[in-house]
Amino acid sequence: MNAEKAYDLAGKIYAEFGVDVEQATKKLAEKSISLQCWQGDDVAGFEKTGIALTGGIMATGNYPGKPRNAAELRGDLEEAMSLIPGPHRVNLQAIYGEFNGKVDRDEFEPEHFDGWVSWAKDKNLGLDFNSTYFSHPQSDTGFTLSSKDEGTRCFWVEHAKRSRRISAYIGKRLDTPCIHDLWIPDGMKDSCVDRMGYRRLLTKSLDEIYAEKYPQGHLKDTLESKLFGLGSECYVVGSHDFYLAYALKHSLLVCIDMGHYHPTESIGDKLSAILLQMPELMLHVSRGVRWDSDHVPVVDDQLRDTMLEVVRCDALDRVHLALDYFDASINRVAAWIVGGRATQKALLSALLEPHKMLLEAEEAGDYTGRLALLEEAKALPLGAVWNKFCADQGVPSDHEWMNEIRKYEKNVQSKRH
Ligand code: RNT
Ligand code: ZN
Repeated sequence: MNAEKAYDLAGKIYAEFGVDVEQATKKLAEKSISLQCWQGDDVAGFEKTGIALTGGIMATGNYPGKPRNAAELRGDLEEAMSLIPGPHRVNLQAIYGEFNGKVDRDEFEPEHFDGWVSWAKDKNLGLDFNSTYFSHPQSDTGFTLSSKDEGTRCFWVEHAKRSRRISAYIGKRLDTPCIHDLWIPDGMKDSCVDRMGYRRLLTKSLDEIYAEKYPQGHLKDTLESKLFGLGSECYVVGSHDFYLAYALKHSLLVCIDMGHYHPTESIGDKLSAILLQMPELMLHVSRGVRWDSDHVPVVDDQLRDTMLEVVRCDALDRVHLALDYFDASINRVAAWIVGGRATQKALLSALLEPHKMLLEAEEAGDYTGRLALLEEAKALPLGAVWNKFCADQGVPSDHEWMNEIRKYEKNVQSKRH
């Protein structure tokens, strides 16, 4: 078989560069990626309030076949996971609880997530969780946890506390820590004159929220910053500096969203800087095009550089990978697959880097040789190893998986009206 031959040859070529392909694929097979439930339905959720997506984020497109309820969304996730190799996790958003009737955000309970928990148990999946501070009348002023209106601020503190309680419940029931991520849209469109005031209020809210302690085995907490959003162009309360400082002081973790920085800023470079002071962090794998557009990740320089740093820092077990994007202009299930597989392929390419040789060149001061080798490494036979990995994992190759999606679209998605 050609694929086997190609793999054998690839193994020999990589060996000449001091790289063990079996070790690399073994590590890749153990690394899970958390799939964002919200890619499935354009961040709509199950509250059924009819409120449009707010918070300065945006899903554009109107591709047919959107799931209409939890069962259909889970079906779509199962289809996606069957075409992405490896173990999986699913990342929930609080608004995806199964509520019978009207339940407000300050009333959410663990039982609203029992449907997800039973499903995850059955499919052997871990779950992660995000509290949701957008698409709600109480966030219409543009402020939630940093609101100067005490009623609004307390409403969202209650939501956050409940979300952490739900996360800890999920982590306990599934016997794998649930990562609770907190991202708020708070900020201002134009020049703010009380930057300190809002950040002081956010500090107060966080102090109240994280005062409740849970076992690390059930819950891990990440704080997600942002540079700007639609309507918060001039000021974002929860900036990178704010959360990094807060998290370090309070033994919490940060979430680095790849779309939340200046477009020329290197996300990869942040990892060694943060991981020397913080035990773990979460990455939101996303692709910003001109702004935080949440495009589907592809194997581009930013993703490759980031995964290279995860591997070079020897931090595969300290960097949690979660996808974060929402594209409604293409088949939504395929969007998960393209982004998930791109993340894994970039990771595999990093695991296959001739690191020892590069390091030797660097330490010998041979920067010319280092640059030449970095370029040479780009054309090594990654595809042959990736295809073998997919086959070993019982998942179709890049060339084949779209056939499955075409069938799924015809038999399942196109029947939803
Ligand atoms: C928004 C953040 C956040 C959201 C999700 C839906 O800019 O990236 O992570 O994408 O909570
Ligand atoms: Zn994010």
